[in-house]
Amino acid sequence: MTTMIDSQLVKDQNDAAKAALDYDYDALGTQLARRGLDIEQLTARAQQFAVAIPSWGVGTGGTRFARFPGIGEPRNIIDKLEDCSVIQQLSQATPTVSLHIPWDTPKDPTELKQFAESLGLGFDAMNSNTFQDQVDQAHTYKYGSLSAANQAAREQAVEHNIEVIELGKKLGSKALTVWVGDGSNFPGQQDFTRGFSRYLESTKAIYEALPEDWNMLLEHKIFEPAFYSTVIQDWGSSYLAAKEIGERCKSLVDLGHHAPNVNIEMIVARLAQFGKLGGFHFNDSKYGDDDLDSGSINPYQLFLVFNELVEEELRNESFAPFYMLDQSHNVTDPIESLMYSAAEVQRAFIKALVVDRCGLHGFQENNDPMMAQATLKAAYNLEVEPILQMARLRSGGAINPLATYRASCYRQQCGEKRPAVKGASSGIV
Ligand code: PSV
Ligand code: MN
Repeated sequence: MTTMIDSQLVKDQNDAAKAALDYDYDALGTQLARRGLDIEQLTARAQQFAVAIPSWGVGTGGTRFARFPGIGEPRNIIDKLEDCSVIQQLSQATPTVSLHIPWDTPKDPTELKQFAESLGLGFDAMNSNTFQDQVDQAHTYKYGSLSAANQAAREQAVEHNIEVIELGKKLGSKALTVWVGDGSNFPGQQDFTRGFSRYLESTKAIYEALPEDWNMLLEHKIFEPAFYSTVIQDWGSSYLAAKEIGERCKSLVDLGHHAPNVNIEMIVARLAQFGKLGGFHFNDSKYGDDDLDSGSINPYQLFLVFNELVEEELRNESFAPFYMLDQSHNVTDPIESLMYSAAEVQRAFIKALVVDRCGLHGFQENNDPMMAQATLKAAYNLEVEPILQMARLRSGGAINPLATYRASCYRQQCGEKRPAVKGASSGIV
């Protein structure tokens, strides 16, 4: 396997940090044992944890006002995969990449798969894109895609999704994520009911092309780019559509796609209870779909989401939603943000495993709100960093991914290898 960062450097950095880690790990192990928990089991769960990297996340992102490119940005899917492999090499929590088509369309899918494998990477859910027009596209998506009034635009959008499935099959993916920007800017512009019916008809046609072992994930979003109404605006519409379409069609929750103050963990519980929670796009937000780094604004919410996921996992052994990051890195080095964010999601998961479930259930049944919330906080407030560090070390990653990454000078090397392209459009603008 090719590693982008010299493994001797990773080893040297780890050797220097190992004594402190051993000390902290032992202390945490003792603390957890007092709670009746085995640190080794938690470390094993941390090692198994995985969240996919969005290919579009390794380029510097931007807003609708501007984008300020970083040094040595990836210029194509090959560069993007190399950056993703750095994230995986050091964090050991991101073994797969989620591609966006046509942004990442490879010349030769078989070659791309082999290249990814040589870097130790696989492919997660495929994303279709019918929210932009492509050069040479016959019918515009200006007024919608899967729900468009124009039948030819709808058929073109269905066709595109089927092509994405075909490509994903060659790459070893097992899911298609469908997010559309369809909606309206004016009251009266579109008929809500007819639009939703057309969306259902189109997604059913895509579902017919879905392989038996694939899932189709419907991603909802309250607004943007449409600012008055959106066809799949909330988890209710997403659930209704997923239920109509078929068993392997499920809802995908992007944490940034809700109204402010919405109780997202409760949405997660509801979808899971009825077998329709298919996956996540993790990120964080303060005002809207800010696409900020996971856990950077509201880490408690992230923990509460994982608290629901752990509850569901205990109820249903086959529960296995797709986990993906979906962030826009406008002011940081995307590699650093993605490594750090993956660890934040992993941290929320481990803390959720630490919750005294029996105690919590007892306090809930006996109407003891103070002790119920204190039980959650007892897990959330625990510093589980040594578990994450040990998991990375044992899996061959870096105890301190950020420090090791900076010591490697990878970004500076990219700056030399990848001269800035004028008007480069990697990232989300
Ligand atoms: C839309 O805001 C979204 O969350 C969807 O997942 C898109 O595929 C992604 O961002 C990139 O635009
Ligand atoms: Mn998303």
